[in-house]
Amino acid sequence: MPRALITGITGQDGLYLGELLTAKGYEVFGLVRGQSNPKVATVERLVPGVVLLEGDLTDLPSLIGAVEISQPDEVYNLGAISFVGLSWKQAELTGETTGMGVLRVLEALRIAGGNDMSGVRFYQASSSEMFGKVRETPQRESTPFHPRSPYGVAKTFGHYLTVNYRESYGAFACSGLLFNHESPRRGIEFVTRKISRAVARISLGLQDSLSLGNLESRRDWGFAGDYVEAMWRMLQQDAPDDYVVATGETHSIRELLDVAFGRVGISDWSGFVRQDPRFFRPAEVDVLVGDSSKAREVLGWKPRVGFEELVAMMVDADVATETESADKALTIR
Ligand code: NAP
Ligand code: G4F
Repeated sequence: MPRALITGITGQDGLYLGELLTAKGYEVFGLVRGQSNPKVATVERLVPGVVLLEGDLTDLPSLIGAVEISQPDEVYNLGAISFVGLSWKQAELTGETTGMGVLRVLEALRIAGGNDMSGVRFYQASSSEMFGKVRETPQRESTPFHPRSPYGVAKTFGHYLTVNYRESYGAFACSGLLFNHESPRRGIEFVTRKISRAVARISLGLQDSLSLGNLESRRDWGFAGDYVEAMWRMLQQDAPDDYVVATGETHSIRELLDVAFGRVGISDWSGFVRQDPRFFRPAEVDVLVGDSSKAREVLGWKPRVGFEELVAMMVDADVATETESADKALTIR
């Protein structure tokens, strides 16, 4: 039975990856931070049999302990402060977690292995945010980086460290340059889920407006369930490498609003959406669109869920959740 250790198992991708690896027969270990993390129950429900280990990406001894207990064949480093907007407000924490956290996980593997990293395969959750102010379109593995946020800078540090441990210690270390991927499990701070949730609530009469920032930026949005499959495939190859994972399509926030409101039968959303300076960023990534030819050819990976299907899935899930909460509130009254 192969053994996998996942950092960030309480997050969107951690849950999908935990489900995938369990279905493939892995023994799954998950790093969980905090004294009493409220997401533990969800992880245990969705990933039956998971072994949860206490630890934090800012604390090297806890990472060494997690590696010693789990003795992993594969490590997926998904843990991070992942919200770009927060990274300006808490830049030091972002650097420590999203950047230095990668160094600590790699060091934990090196130290626990007595300087021998040959027994473990490592996946680093890198990001299209590293392309930032893009130098070419579409972005591919060879596109130069120009990160635009403390988050993007921290991810770039983590990416190069992953490459460096491969070159320095012969580690089987892969970096996945993943473009935006979403799902009904997405955190409510990200724009897709913020919109799907608000659209659901507006359609049910529970909310009357939605405040957003820049409506012109464009993203290459895919489905998170598809993207964790690419992570796993990277670690099953004969040699470690880095891969762009993307759909190859880009859409603006305005198009996202069209599809999301359209799903509940609202064709003109202008009366519901306000722009609020609080949600604009000090430096924006205007347009992202990825060329995932390498992942498609080498890994045999391709996205299965398209943009409209993804948005419909998220809106429908939020309509169901909000209806259930409203029904419960009525019963309690
Ligand atoms: P997410 O839902 O925000 O999950 C982040 C995870 O990191 C959570 O489990 C969180 O745990 C954990 N974490 C935060 N600080 C930690 C710390 N100090 N120690 C240990 N764990 C910590 O993110 P996601 O969307 O699943 O993304 C997974 C990874 O892929 C992240 O590294 C993200 O930056 C990267 N990425 C995501 C996308 C995307 O579009 N989703 C694209 C490219 C790259 P708590 O539950 O305790 O907060
Ligand atoms: O949904 P977002 O916050 O995602 P962003 O910044 O693209 O980052 C996500 O994808 C990255 C991969 O490219 C990951 F690495 C990262 O961890 C994260 O998962 O914002 C998307 C766009 C931005 O241009 C933002 O300015 O939506 C714009 N936007 C407009 N109004 C807003 C809002 N974003 C948020 N979160 N909230 C708004 O009100």
